Amino acid sequence: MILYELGAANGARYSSFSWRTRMALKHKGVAFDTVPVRVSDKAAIAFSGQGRVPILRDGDVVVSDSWKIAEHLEAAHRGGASLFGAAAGHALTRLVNAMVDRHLMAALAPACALSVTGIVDAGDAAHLRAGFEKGFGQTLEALHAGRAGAVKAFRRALDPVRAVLRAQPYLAGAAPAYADYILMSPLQWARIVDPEPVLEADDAVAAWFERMLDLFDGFARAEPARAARA
Ligand SMILES: N[C@@H](CCC(=O)N[C@@H](CS)C(=O)NCC(=O)O)C(=O)O
Repeated sequence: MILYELGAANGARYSSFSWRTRMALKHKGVAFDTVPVRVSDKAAIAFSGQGRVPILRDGDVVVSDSWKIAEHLEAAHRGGASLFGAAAGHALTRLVNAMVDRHLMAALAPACALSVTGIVDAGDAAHLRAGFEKGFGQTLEALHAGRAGAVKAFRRALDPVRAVLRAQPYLAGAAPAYADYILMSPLQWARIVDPEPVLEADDAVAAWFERMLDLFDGFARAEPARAARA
């Protein structure tokens, strides 16, 4: 089992989507190796027939897209704990995936975009800059100038999550599952790429995130925070 994911010049494994897959592999109890890829190096992942990571090579099978990888793991590795729960859980987790991608990641990206370019080499920084500036229609410096407002909007967008975490310890209920790994991924991305925190310390979401970092013997916490590397 080989996971292809983004690797930064400072050694960080910073792909937000890849963290979903990393946690899913741990959840399933499947051993895996990782291969770091530069974000601008499309030749390195041409074997997958597309240009994004994560990519999972499971024997002869190559799967790209974190959601499809999760579905593959659930179907092909039935022995491990379920990532979704029953059929309704699978269907509802798809909604969590879409909401995190379209609302939360979109809200957070402007806050951390400039910081990401500080951990990669010049070629990757130019690639990322071009992508963010096209996507948001602003320079990275202009986005960074609006960081405080973006962080506020991101925290506000987490309100439904706070309501859920008041009633149960994890999005998936009493124990974490793929929905939690989806939500964790943008926060882990921010932790790895940005020296400034995006959550307030007394936020219930921050407490949940700390629990997520503790899972699997502190697997995600072992990836250093940007603040610790700086
Ligand atoms: N829907 C995809 C999105 C994957 C994605 O956008 N990955 C980013 C890295 S986090 C990427 O590979 N970007 C390539 C690029 O910017 O050229 C998934 O869930 O895996």
